Amino acid sequence: MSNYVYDFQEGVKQYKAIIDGGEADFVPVTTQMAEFCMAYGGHNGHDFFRDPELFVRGSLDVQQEMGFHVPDMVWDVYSVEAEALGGEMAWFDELYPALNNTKVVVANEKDLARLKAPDPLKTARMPWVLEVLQICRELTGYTHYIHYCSPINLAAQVMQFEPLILAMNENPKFVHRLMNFLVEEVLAPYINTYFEKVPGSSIANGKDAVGSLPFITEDILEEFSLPYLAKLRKLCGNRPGVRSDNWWGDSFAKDIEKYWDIKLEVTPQYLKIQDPDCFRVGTERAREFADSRECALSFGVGTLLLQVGTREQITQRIHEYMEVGSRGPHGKKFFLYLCSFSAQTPPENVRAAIDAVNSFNAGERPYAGQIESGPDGIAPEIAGGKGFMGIGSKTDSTDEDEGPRRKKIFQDIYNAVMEFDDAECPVLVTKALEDGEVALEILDEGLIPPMGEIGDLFASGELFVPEMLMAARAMKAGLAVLKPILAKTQSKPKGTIVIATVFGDLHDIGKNLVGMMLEGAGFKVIDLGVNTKAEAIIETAKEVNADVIGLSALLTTTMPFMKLTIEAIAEAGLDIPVIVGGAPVSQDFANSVGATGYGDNAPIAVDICKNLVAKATGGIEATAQQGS
Ligand code: B1M
Repeated sequence: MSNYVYDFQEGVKQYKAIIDGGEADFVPVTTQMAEFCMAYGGHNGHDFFRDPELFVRGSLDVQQEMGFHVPDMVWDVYSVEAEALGGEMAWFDELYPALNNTKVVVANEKDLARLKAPDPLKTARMPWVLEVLQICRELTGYTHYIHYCSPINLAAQVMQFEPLILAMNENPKFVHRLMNFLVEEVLAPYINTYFEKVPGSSIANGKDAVGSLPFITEDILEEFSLPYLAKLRKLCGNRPGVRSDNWWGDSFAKDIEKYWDIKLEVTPQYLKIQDPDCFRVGTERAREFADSRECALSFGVGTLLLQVGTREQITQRIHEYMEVGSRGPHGKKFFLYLCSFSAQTPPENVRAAIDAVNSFNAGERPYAGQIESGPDGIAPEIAGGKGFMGIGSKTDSTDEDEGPRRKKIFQDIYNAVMEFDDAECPVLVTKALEDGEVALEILDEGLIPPMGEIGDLFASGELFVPEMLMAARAMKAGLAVLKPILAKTQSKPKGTIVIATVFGDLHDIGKNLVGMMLEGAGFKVIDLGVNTKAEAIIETAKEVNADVIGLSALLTTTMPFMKLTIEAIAEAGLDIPVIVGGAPVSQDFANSVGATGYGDNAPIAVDICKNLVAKATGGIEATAQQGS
């Protein structure tokens, strides 16, 4: 027993042994559970993420009671630096606070020139983070690493994701200037202050949600991510502990071994693969690779399974991952990661997870030899097999590619969108008009078909998010030429769709892609943005006489707001179909909350809207299903 208020000595010893290049006596488990601790301890988000003592003690109380091995301090890791640069925050009672990413901090050179380097000891909640880490050390003896928002993710926070990706293409020099500022003036001073203030500190862990495939391409990774992570490490005393370990997208890499080697350059201490990639790639493949590099390894169990899985499902997955992870000559260099325990995770699930870890460590092997959690095994969505970002789900698109029958000018417009040529596309549309083509036909024959094709290529994993954004930009440039004419000729859009990310949720990349695809299919889209209350949705839907309402959610904690919104829509007497989507959402969930339809990905969402509008106007029958 240690003299500290909280005793995590044994678990920390095992974890540190692995991080320092050695071997552990048992498999330690790490996690991310601040939100769960807050809810379980009966705290409120406004206090919990502002009062350092409450945050640390509130987290450690629960982690010790539940028997976790290593203290976990994960605050709203993506918002601290952006807030310190002037970003606006959204605060919630029961959720992590988050940056209100609809308020842009840097849109152009002028904004960049105005940015002030924050003072880590004074600005916004940077001092709060430093205090949290100091208190954690005092109470546990463990020097918890600092989390920082990785350079590319911080750029996405201050500019928004889509404008950042487009600027990388249009104005790369500006993006490089921004990235240099973020690394030199924000991240390095922040991390170095932590190294100065917290004794024994040597690790800074980057959080990089959008810094990996398929948010970015391998080219973007090479040009805009890796050099800045390397520069940051250099500015922080060349410490190998300045790393970034939560990349996704392993399953999308053209050459997965090359991708893993890059991950090991960025995080030399271990190779970490988390669900859904872990599931999609298969643990055994990762084990073989780690053996070939003689490196430490970590598998991350998906958050949805931990929240809604049964005790048996959770136990089985954890045992399978631990069995493969701890196998072979380097198996003692393995730790397990439990991706996230949300506020709504039932405490019995958290106990089931930690019991599973402990029973495995105690030698129990009820699932020995069963490797079902992988690409060749069972694949219900709860098991992690759901298409990541809707990629991997088939659409039932009825739009056949009519390429060979298309007039040359329409084919040229189609090609311009497919080649992401936003300069040529409006020129071709103008030419088509001058040649006497009808605006509506240019739209239907030239601009809409390629967006369907792009959506399908995205859904099959052949194109990544940046390519989809660039195609949408080319399509919009062409559409801008047609819009005044379509308005004059009173051409009606195919329907009006109101879309929004629900209350409490600040994720918008998927919702924006759905919006773009809907526009690309000829719908009028009213996008209410993120963190949207039911009242705003109802008011707008009435105002614009919406044909369909579309709700997106990325957090398991905000999915209940879909139900509340659907109920409020019904109570308001609106007879408007509601479709739902987002990574944790499923057809079963959609059915359970009374949604009319569920879109696994953007093209499927478009198909459902087409069917619903056609049904309402007496056309083909709506399926109210995912569409596959
Ligand atoms: Co967040 N995040 N995040 N995050 N983030 C998740 C969702 C998480 C699963 C990661 C993890 O821990 N494993 C986890 C949630 C855990 C849970 O649910 N309990 C999580 C967390 C915990 C958090 C924070 C709390 C982190 C923190 O502060 N400690 C915080 C929450 C903020 C808040 O919202 N209150 C946070 C913040 C962020 C960033 C800001 C850094 C960034 C969002 C940037 C942005 O959106 N502008 C981010 C990201 C990028 C992710 C991951 C990595 C990716 C989400 C995404 O954009 N996917 C995500 C991990 C994951 O999903 N595996 C994660 C890409 C997008 C194209 O896919 O949205 O699924 P998706 O959209 C698809 C389909 O689902 C479908 O079509 C799209 C295209 O095919 N679809 C629809 C989507 N909406 C639809 C609507 C439809 C129909 C189809 O009809 C209307």
